[in-house]
This record gives sequence, C-alpha cells and structure tokens, in this order.
Amino acid sequence: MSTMKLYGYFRSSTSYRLRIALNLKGLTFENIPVDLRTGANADPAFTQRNPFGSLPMLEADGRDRAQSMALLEWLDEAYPDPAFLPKDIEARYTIRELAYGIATEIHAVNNLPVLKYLKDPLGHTQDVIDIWYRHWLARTLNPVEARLAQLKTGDFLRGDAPSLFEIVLIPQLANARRFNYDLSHSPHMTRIEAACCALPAFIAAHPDNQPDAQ
Ligand SMILES: N[C@@H](CCC(=O)N[C@@H](CS)C(=O)NCC(=O)O)C(=O)O
Repeated sequence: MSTMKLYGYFRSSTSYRLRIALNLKGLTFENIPVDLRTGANADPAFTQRNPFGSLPMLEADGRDRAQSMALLEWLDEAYPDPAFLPKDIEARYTIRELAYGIATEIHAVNNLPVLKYLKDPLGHTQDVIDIWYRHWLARTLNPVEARLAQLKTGDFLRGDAPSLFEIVLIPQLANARRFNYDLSHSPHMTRIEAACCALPAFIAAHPDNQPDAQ
C-alpha cells in the first residue's frame, strides 16, 4: 500500500480536521501544501482531480477523495481502530449532532470564498466581515456549549478519548480565536480543547506546526 497524500493548507480548518484524524489513526501520510492565497486549488491540474477545488483532498488507494466529513467517516470505516464513533446508536447520534452542527452551520458560511465575496463584490470592510464571522460562530457554538452542559461532559464529549466531535471542534475553535471570539463563557468547550491540545495527534496537526505555516 502506498503512503497516503494529504493535500491541504496549514490554516484550512477542514485540512486540520484530516491531519488530526490521520494522526489519531496512526497513519503515515505525506503532507502536500496547496496555497489557498494564490488560488492553487483552482488550478485545472488540481480541479481535474478534485472538482470541488477544495481542501483537503486525500489521495489513498489510488483514489482522490474530497469533502472532509465524508473523508472522516471513510477513514473511520476503513481504519476502525481507534473509533471516531462508538457502536451505540444514541452515542453516535450525540457525536454527529454536534460535529455536523459545526461543520454545516459554521464552516459553510465562514469559509474563505464567502468571506472574499463579502469583500468583493459586496464591498464590506474587514470590520464588518469580522462581525459576520463572530455572528455565525455564536449562533452555533452557544447551543453546542449548552448541549455539552446538559451532557455533563468531562475532558472529552464521551469517555476518555477524542471522537468525530473533537476532530471538528478544535479547528473551529482555532479559527474562533483568530477572529477574537470570546470563549470565556464556554467552559465545556475550552476544557475539551485543553485536553485535546495536550495530545500528540492534535499538537502535530496544529496549523503552526505545518511546513507551509508562515
Ligand atoms: N465542505 C468542504 C469544504 C472544504 C473547503 O471549502 N475548504 C476550504 C479551506 S478551509 C477551501 O478549500 N477553500 C477553497 C477556497 O478558498 O477557494 C469540506 O468539508 O471539505
């Protein structure tokens, strides 16, 4: 089996999800930077392989795969140990509710092409764009925090290891911090963040520790 290749960008939160996941599974992969700032992801050489023109893209088993959530679930099915989703159907639901809430409600509206469009052609200033960003963060992070409080979580959403939820949460919180979002009233999320960020799989995946980080 050839080494997997992860096409990503250090600051891309969806690439960060995959780096964490591959590290947690203990899989060796080659990290191939694609520069979003220069639009390298829109190059026909890339879009021929990934029609979404998005990051991450994972080359594995002779196939190019895109879409981070589908990739995380594929990795978990192809490499079941350690599991990102437990066997119990209700526990799987709890994890997916929170992971997909973040992935579909926050990431989609705060993605780079959306932010660029707000600037040009819509003409909004960076200050207004930052307000947009934090608005969509709060709209979903507040209910996530409330759900974690209901569930009486410890260092992780479930048990003593990260799940699909933590793989999606940690990159989103890194972005929240970059946009000066106030997390001081989110003790559950920040406790989980601290526990994850102490783990080697998360440390190695951090944007600052990538070869293309500047
Ligand atoms: N739904 C996709 C979204 C991926 C995505 O849009 N990633 C961003 C980086 S975080 C990207 O590639 N943006 C392309 C661009 O900015 O043109 C996924 O989860 O993989």
